[in-house]
Amino acid sequence: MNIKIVSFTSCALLFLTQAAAAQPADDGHSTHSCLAEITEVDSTDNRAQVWIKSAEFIMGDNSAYPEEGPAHKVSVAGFWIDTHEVTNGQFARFVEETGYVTVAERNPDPANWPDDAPAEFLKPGSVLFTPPALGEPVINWWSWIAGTNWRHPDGPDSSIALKDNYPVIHVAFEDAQAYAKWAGRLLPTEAQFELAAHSKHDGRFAWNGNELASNGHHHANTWQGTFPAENKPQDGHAGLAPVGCFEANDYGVHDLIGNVWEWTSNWYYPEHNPADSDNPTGPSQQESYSSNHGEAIARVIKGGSYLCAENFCLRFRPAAREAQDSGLGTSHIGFRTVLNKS
Ligand SMILES: [Ca+2]
Ligand SMILES: [Ca+2]
Repeated sequence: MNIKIVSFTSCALLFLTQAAAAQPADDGHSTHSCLAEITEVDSTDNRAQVWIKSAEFIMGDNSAYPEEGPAHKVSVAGFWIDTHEVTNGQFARFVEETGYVTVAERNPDPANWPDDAPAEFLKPGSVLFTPPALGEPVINWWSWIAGTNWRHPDGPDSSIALKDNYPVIHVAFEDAQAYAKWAGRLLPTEAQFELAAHSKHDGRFAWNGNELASNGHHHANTWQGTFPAENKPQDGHAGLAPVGCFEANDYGVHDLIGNVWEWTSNWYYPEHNPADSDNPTGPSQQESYSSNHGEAIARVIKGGSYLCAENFCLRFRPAAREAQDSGLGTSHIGFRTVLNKS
């Protein structure tokens, strides 16, 4: 059984309907590694990272979603950033060494749920993308499925066998933070992510031009077709892709745009504070707010995912941002790390 989610309100997921378990999309690349080699993380050096030199840039975008404004100049000190999203293989090594148990693998606290919450919500689990079939009414496309976690990314009967080089998913903010600490690193601030994602372009997109895929060339794993029911994998991947399948940007970094959304260290507020311009870190926990999540719960995620479609969500841009319940990983959120020393 799975349960359609209406809202990701922390600790009080609202539910709408029960539906048959959906099948995960098959991208046809389950055994393919798009980066020839994944360098193991070592906390004593910055292997598999590239240096982003200190810069001033215009953070935000006044021409898109209101939460991206106001556009304002910021300065960011140089930093190292992972060249790819953290993979299942890397996360497995972290878990093996530390015995870490992710949020999705822990028993939920009944006190955090309404009395009439379905029993499924009191079992460990996570949220899966479950698209409606063509012709079915489009109400929602997220389902809570017990037994779903990073080891079972497409539901309890799935596994990460042959998926070492896929981005780890179903990781909550604290899971990502724990990994980063183990690796001797940090999660990027929103400004660091946005600077790296802009690459050496200052336009709306992370590449030349003002289109998602000029001349049919896809720079990132996004969604083609009418979301959420029509999935035309013109970019070669109907679902998640292994890391590094799409060309690196000018800094040598893959998939900052697309594939999985990525956690940042910023608390969310639905606009920028232009005064927060010198190595900005965003609002405090007390200052943060999201209309969908309330206060002191949501963090900023960046970059968009394989579910971002032109007809629905133009968030495959460096300035795009969304609020995400910090306690909830999903099947389209992962992360990468940074190192703040030269
Ligand atoms: Ca795709
Ligand atoms: Ca990404």
